[in-house]
Parts: sequence; structure tokens; C-alpha cells
Amino acid sequence: MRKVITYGTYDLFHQGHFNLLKRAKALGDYLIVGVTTDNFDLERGKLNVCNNVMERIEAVRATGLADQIIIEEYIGQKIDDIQKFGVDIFAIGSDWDGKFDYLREFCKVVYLPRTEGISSTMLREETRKTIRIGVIGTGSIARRFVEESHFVNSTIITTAFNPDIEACRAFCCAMNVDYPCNSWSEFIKNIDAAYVASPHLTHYDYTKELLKAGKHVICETPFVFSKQEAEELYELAQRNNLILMVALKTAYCPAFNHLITLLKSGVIGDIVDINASVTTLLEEDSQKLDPQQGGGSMNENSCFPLLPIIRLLGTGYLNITFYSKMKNGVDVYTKGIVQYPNSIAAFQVGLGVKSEGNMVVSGTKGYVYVPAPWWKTDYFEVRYEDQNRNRKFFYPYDGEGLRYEIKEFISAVLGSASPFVKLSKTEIITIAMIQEQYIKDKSKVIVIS
Ligand code: C2G
Repeated sequence: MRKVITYGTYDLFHQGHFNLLKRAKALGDYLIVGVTTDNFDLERGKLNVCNNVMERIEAVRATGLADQIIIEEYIGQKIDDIQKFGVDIFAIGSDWDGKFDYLREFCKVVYLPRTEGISSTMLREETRKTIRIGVIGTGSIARRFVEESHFVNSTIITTAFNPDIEACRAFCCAMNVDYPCNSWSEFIKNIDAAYVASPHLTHYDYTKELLKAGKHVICETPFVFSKQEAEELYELAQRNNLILMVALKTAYCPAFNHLITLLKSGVIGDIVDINASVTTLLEEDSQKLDPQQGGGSMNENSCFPLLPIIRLLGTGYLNITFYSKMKNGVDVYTKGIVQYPNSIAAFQVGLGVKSEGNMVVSGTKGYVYVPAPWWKTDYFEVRYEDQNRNRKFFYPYDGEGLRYEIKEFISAVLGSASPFVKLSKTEIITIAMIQEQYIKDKSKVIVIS
């Protein structure tokens, strides 16, 4: 018996897929079809798959051409499968010409003619609307957002807004954005959604105006500095049937999410302690150190360590104490101690003090170590007393990592994903509340000289 194997995502199953499977089947007597898992596609940069793995498997099964369907979940699996199933021929479409020649060591490799004029990408574009995004603020994070948006389908950056039109023109020219704008009414006309990346203290007003104008919003961190403002904006979004998300990038990256699911499933037992640091050394004239512009380490960086603390230990903390080193009216370093009924957490944030940016989560059976920069999670280790049981986990973290949050935002706007699975309203409101507490309740802040 001659065994043939082929692989694919088979998203929005179409005639091109069918033709390929038919041609592959004709090469032998038994056809094995590998269907990628959702996670594997995410890892290999396919961020816009519409059908989930079950739907895609069903579509392949419905052709009646596959004698066996397997799932493909890791790089290197093709070699394992070929050996495991005793495969004679590996077949794939001609768009992959040459890419799988390395498999010739294990079996025959055949590149089959691809069907012209049809693709999943084309179908996605036909069936999906393109979301026109306007960028508010034209600094370095906005540049990265525009660059990363090119990796997410159904997304087009149509315009940028900055009251300083010269800065806006320079940004649009550098980033290839068509329409620089300093008129609010013009800006609003050309967008379905906006990315707010303006100075911190303007986030609340811009977000509110956008929601009132019927636009979806993804707002940079720090979102807003009070519980009441955060709640009010979420209510406004809900009333107007709009998506409001916060661009806390760590929350959307694949490795961080897997880390959380592992911890929640008890790999290190009960969590007793979390320690996470995020420090960045800045020039003294940075606006992030300007007290008039909401600068300071707590405002700037605390959302990052507070995310795993709140995600893993919840919102029911008993007490928080802050220890801050101040300079020119802002905290250049703050250590926060968060006390829970059965656990404790600590975080360090700094803009004028540098420290190791790792995270350690300690439990009753072992601990997790995430090396710096843990907030751009791509690797972590689960460690035990018996070192033979230690495990290392590697993931891709593509580009600047913003593509993951953009993908979630666009999926939510298009109605194919819930906006709060990866970062809940409660988590964001709690972070805003803690930042508010830091600003307003000075009895909780111990200043170190
Ligand atoms: N295909 C085709 N004609 C088209 C579109 C796709 O022949 N018009 C083929 C592809 O060449 C591939 C198969 O259909 O052999 C599945 O295509 P996709 O679902 O796009 O999967 P792909 O990203 O090519 O993944 O490990 C996965 C494999 O590397 C292939």
C-alpha cells in the first residue's frame, strides 16, 4: 500500500483545497491529512484563521477523500509523522515549491499544482469587512502599532490624529498613512475604530469622545487612573454596542496565556507568592517622568506586573503597601506588596532604577521562572525540587508583540471573538483602582530617600 500525507489549515474550505486533496489521494492508496491546530497556526504567524480546528477537520472529513485525519501541532512534526505512519509520499501545493525538500531524506516529496484564483485569504477578505483604524498620537508606540497592523488581515490604518499637524504629517509620511488630521470631525469621518496612543492624561477624554461618536476603541496603557473613569467608559461602550479594549500587550501573547492555563491547572500546586519586575531606564527629560503628564513608574509600568498578580490571585486582596523612591515629583522606582488571605505578591517598577525584569511564581509543589523581559513572554520554565521533572516551554513572540492584541481587537470588532477573554473588564478596573489608590492615598506610600 502506498501512503500519502499532506497538511494544511483548510480554513474556509474551498475548491482549491478539494482539488489538492483529490490530487494527493490519486498519488497513492491511502491518504493522511494533517490539519493544523489553532495554536500552531498562531505560532506560525497565521493570525486570521476563521474556522476553529474542529470545523476545519469536519470540512476535510466531509470530502470523503481522507482515510485518516491527524492534527499538526508543532514544527518538526512532519518528519515524526512520516516515520510513524510509514509514509511513502509527502504532497503539498506548488505555493510551497522547494520548501519541503528537506523531507526527501524520509520519503518522496511531490509539489502538486495549486488551483489558481482561489484562496482562504481571498475568501476572508470577501466575507469580512475591513476595519478602518485611526491612530491618535504619533509617538514611537503608534509607529509600532502601524507596523504590526500589517500582519493582521481586515485592518487598514486610514488616518492619524495629532493637534500638532506637522508632527502628524511627519508620522503619516514615515508610516505610509494616507491622511494626517488635526480636525476631530474629519478624523472621525474616516474611521470605524481608533487606537489611542496619546499622552496618558488624555486617554479618558479621547476614549469617551470616540465612544460617543460610535467608534470602537483600543486604548494604550495606562488606560485611565480611576475606577470610576474605567467603569464609566466600559458602560458607555456597552450602551453603544462598541468594543473597548486595553492594549496591555502581555495579556494577548500566546506564551503568557499558556503560562496562566498551566498555573491554573495546578502544575506548581497552590500559588503562594508572585514576584514580577518591569524597569526601564529613561532619559531625565522623558515625558514619562513628567508629573504634569501622569508620569512615574507606577503609572507607566505597574499594569504589567499587576496583570499576572490579579489574573492568578484575583481581585480580593486585603492590603497593598507601596515603597517609592521619588525624584522631581514622580516615583522613579516603586516596590508594591500585595497581601491576599492565603498568598502574597510583590512587584517592582522603575523608570530611573534598573533591576532584573523577571517573574517568579512560587507554589506548594514547585515554581515558575520567566526570564527578563517576562512581559514579552516567549520562554519559561517550570521547576521542581526534583530537577529531573523540570520543563522548559518555548514560544514565538513575533515582532513587537502588538499583532496579538490587534488581532484580538479586530476579531472582537468583527464579532468573531469576545473582547474580554484575554483581559477582563474587572482586571482593568482593578488595575485602574490600584493606580488611583497609589495617587490618592498617600498613607499607603512609604517614601524611601
Ligand atoms: N492549495 C491549493 N490551491 C489553492 C489554495 C491552497 O492547492 N488555491 C493547497 C495548499 O498549497 C496546501 C493546501 O491546499 O497544500 C492547504 O492550504 P492551506 O490551508 O492554506 O494550508 P497551508 O498554510 O498551505 O499549510 O503545515 C501546514 C502546511 O505547511 C500547509
